[in-house]
Amino acid sequence: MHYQTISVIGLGYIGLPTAAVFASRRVKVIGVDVNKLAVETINRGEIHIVEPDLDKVVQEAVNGGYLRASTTPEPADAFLIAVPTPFKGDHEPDLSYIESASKAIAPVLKKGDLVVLESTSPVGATEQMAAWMAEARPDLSFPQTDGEASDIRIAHCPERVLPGQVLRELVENDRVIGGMTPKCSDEAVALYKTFVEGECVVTNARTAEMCKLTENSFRDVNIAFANELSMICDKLDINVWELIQLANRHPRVNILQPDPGVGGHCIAVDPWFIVNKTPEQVKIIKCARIVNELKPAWVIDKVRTEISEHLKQNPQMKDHEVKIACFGLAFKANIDDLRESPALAITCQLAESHTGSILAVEPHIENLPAITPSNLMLYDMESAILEADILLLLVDHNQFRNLNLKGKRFIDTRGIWQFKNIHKSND
Ligand code: SAJ
Repeated sequence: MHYQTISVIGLGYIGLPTAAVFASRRVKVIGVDVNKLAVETINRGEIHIVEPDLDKVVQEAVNGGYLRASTTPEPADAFLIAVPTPFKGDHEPDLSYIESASKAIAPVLKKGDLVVLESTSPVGATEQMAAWMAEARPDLSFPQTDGEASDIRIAHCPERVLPGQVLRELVENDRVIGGMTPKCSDEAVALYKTFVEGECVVTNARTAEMCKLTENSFRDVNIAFANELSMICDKLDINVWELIQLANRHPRVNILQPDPGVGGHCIAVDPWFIVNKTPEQVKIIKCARIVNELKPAWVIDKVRTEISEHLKQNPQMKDHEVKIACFGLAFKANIDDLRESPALAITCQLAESHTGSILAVEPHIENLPAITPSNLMLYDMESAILEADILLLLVDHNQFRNLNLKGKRFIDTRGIWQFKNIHKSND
């Protein structure tokens, strides 16, 4: 490969594993991040994010001299930009991190360099990134003006890895590579083939951008369908988990699972990039987002109803004496990531609105986040089952399966308690 040195800009959940995997193939990698603490941590061979096995890969890469982190960009042959693309205001994409990254690397670019945008981006972001770099470096030519003859090659190659399985998926997943010209695509394919065992499928930059947004919107729409079903079934006194399992026995039906609200920083964000670009055309994608966003409030309402029922049956009890245990705070099962977690949001909102204690059970963490209401306490599972009047299952962690909940009042938003009870008449 003719790329001797690669620079990865943004050393977060995508950038750091990508940098480490390149380095594990004995390519010299310079990781760049504005977070000084992250840079220092990585240079010690340690990591500042949670991802299984990443610590070992980073440690080996740093100790072997293949990975080094810095707060300022340095010359390299290929640059990968993996910075956040959140939204702002009325769900408008915020490209300011891409803008800063492209302006930061512009001074060190040289003829023959490749720049790949990995961040999930709205359609047109790769062209915009190229325009920012061209503005900063009028002495170099770029594909938008010089096509195949350009000094700098530019492509979009969206990351598609699942948090928790990043190291395996980085290597095994197919990659969609959208170059601004065919030559840009070819160069990017050569770069990714350093470690990608999946297929590198070539298209243009706009299609690659839309492809990533489509994947996450597909998931969002399908989860919204499951969430809507869960609310319909609740009204009709049907067990939604059983219903979905039965419907999925049809050879062409594959419904996803309802949840208390879609979490993470991807599936709940990316559909808005499509909505924002084509507001006149979107119907289903926007509606799905709204259905999923309303689900946490629906769960909180269910808890309120359950509190009233409990008080009716125990007239001697006062509202502030009712203890609620929330099972799970992470944004999905079997991880410790609390960022953008509907489970955490629901638990905190309950703690704010309920006068009694909220017992949070999250076996994957040792301390609650700093800003949580004072009536919210981290509890172990057994004590919570024993002490709480109402149990609320929010995350389907393995630890929460097969519990003895005999005689307990509970709300199950994931179907691991409720479904079991239907088939076990002796419970
Ligand atoms: N969820 C459900 N029901 C389901 C499946 C998931 O409610 O049947 C919920 C989860 O509980 C969670 C949320 O969806 O709250 C998202 O979880 P996830 O595991 O489906 O996905 P993420 O956000 O961890 O990662 C997604 C992945 N995209 C797709 O599967 C299409 C991943 O491949 C992307 O790389 C990642 O977004 C990203 O970075 O965009």
